[in-house]
Amino acid sequence: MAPPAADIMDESMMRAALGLAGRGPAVDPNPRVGCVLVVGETVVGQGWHAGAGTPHAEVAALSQARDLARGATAYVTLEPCAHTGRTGPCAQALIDAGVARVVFAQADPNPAARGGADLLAAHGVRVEAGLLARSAAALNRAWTFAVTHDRPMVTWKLATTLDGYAAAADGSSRWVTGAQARADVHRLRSRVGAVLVGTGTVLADDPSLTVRDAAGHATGTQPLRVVLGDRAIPATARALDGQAETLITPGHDPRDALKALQDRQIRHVLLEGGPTVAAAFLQHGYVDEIVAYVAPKLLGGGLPTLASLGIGSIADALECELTEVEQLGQDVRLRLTPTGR
Ligand code: AOF
Ligand code: ZN
Repeated sequence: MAPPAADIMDESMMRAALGLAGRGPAVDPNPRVGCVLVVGETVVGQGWHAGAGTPHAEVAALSQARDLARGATAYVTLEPCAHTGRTGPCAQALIDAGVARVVFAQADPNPAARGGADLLAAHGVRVEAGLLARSAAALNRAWTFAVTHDRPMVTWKLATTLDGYAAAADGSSRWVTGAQARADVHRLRSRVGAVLVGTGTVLADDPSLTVRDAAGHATGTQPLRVVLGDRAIPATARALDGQAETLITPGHDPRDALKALQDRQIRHVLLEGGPTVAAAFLQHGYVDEIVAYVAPKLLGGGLPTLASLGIGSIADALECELTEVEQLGQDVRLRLTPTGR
């Protein structure tokens, strides 16, 4: 049996709202949110959130619709907020504008902002939750993680030879993977708020940790560079070259680094080595996703990608679930989620 016309209408309007949400910045303290206001079959207003400090999606759509919002249905990808943060409560703005019905996708996981659905219902607005909620949450994967776990989401990126080495015995590691995989790492960096390495990596590899184009020029908004550890790094290190902001956190405790990043409202951090820092994060259960680039090269010895986790038996291995495999030139990119021991 075909779904009723009203359901088809709801779904297509929510898809439009998701499309609008996607226009927002991928890296921001705030989520990406879209809103479409509809009367009958006519769209009377649309809006999206363009980043922290700017109007929320609902307010942007309401200011477009003006008086036409009276009696409208609002399709919003996130539950309208009930709080006054950088801007006022959207649920109240929808009520004041005379919106009759609100359909939202993802329930707001942010304890400070939630409550909009109840507020709307208390004012006689018809509220429906959950339409395309998974798509909306996927759009804000790191933000959703960070507001529910009170720390940024952590992705560990590693590049390794087929036999599991990060570098040759002489320390040379620049060309483990090919050009396509390296370009992919820059794409990864462009989608996170911070890139984190240990002092050992800065001393051994002198990485610049910036997002660069094929010609090697720094492009777009750069992630914060975070250096963890207590070895002194020279003022001439590329990580301190001024191309992006750099935060140096003395000590090895991943908790301190994550706290500093959470305080800065950074939602997603890319862990780029080295083996000691990666082991510390894994041991604390702070790796939420692994992106591994595997090159078709054998070394038969060299520097490990990961320091000892103190595991002596295969039965105690840290298990991961494979979620994606992709070939990039001659290399393979694996995406995995650690599932524990
Ligand atoms: C957004 N954009 O369109 C909606 C949001 O600090 P504020 O005042 O900008 O509030 C941010 C919170 O508001 C955010 O964490 C989320 O819970 C809620 N709704 N946020 O950035 C929007 N509708
Ligand atoms: Zn709001």
